Amino acid sequence: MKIGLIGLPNSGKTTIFNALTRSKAEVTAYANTRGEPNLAAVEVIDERVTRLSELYRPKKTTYATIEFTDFAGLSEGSGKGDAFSGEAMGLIKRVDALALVVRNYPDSLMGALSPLQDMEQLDLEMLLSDLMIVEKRLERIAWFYQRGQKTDALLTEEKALLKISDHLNSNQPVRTLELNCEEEKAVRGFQFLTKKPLMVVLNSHESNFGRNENLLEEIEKKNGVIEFAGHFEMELSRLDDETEAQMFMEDMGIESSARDRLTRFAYSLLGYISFFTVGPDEVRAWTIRRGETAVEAAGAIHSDLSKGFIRAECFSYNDLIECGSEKGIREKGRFRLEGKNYVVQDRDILSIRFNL
Ligand SMILES: Nc1nc2c(ncn2[C@@H]2O[C@H](COP(=O)(O)OP(=O)(O)OP(=O)(O)O)[C@@H](O)[C@H]2O)c(=O)[nH]1
Ligand SMILES: [Mg+2]
Repeated sequence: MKIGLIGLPNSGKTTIFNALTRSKAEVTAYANTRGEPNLAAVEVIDERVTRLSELYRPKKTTYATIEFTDFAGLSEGSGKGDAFSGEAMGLIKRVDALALVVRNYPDSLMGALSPLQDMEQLDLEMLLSDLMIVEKRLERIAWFYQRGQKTDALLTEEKALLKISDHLNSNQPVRTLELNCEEEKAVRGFQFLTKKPLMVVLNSHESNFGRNENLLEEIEKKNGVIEFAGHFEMELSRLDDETEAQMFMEDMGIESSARDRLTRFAYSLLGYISFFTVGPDEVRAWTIRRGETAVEAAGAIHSDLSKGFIRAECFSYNDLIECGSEKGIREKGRFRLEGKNYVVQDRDILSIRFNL
């Protein structure tokens, strides 16, 4: 899973990136709008994988990973939808979800705090950026029409784009617009920013962390939100002494690490679930969307497995823990053979039978 951190200058993106990834990217008091984005992948420490690994003792244990990108190239935006232009844009398009960092501490450069306005501003920039893409394409389609190239494909695309344009113009993100299958296909290539799932990270000062209920409620009306004490949590992530870190966290009223909180939040926001593969070579966690089928899960492992899919051998993690072994699972009749269209459940353990 790839998550991109975006936000106004000096909102604490790099600070939070460091807290999440234990990186040591430079945190600057000035607005750094030009540098290269910071990139880091972290493992999703999942106790179920740890448990499976103890049971199977494989040569290799692979946790799911989340890749974080901290975008530096974002200019403040001039209200013309140009904040997301240029190089950063190409990268932003490749992430699965956006984490919008909103400053909730006073800053000498950016001044007093105005989290709601900041969020609105960023939302607007993203809407405008998408709107520009739509308008450019509509102009292009009109140009094709003038040359007599009025194909069915273009007509469908135009219809979809006009819907999107209306939606954006009424201040709504593309992610809340329902398009039919055909329309969806016609505009898939555009990768609209406001189509990406978005979570807000309220980056609070340590002195008021945990006391922003009203603000969080306000933000929640539009977007899912999670609160961090960015600076504090960056320092926490750097402590080697676990008990000390735990103590500081309790003092602050933080239940689990920034990474754990964000990971859980991202999985639920994106509707992601995990399934596992097990064996003497490798125990591994895989991430798919809730509702995906056995053949789609097979494809997440390797495209050959989906092409040659025959059946999925399947049992659930909970049953394995309960029965103690695969033998126990068979004896209790909990072992299943599932077909292509079986909807994979969170915690399923799969083995794909295939034939090419
Ligand atoms: N008090 C407080 N200060 C913070 C917090 N997070 C960041 N800062 C300060 O805000 C300034 C900017 O932090 P960065 O993490 O570099 O912010 P950024 O969003 O990456 O900034 P640009 O990349 O320049 O847009 C630094 O001086 C940080 O020390 C926080 O949670 N609390
Ligand atoms: Mg930065």
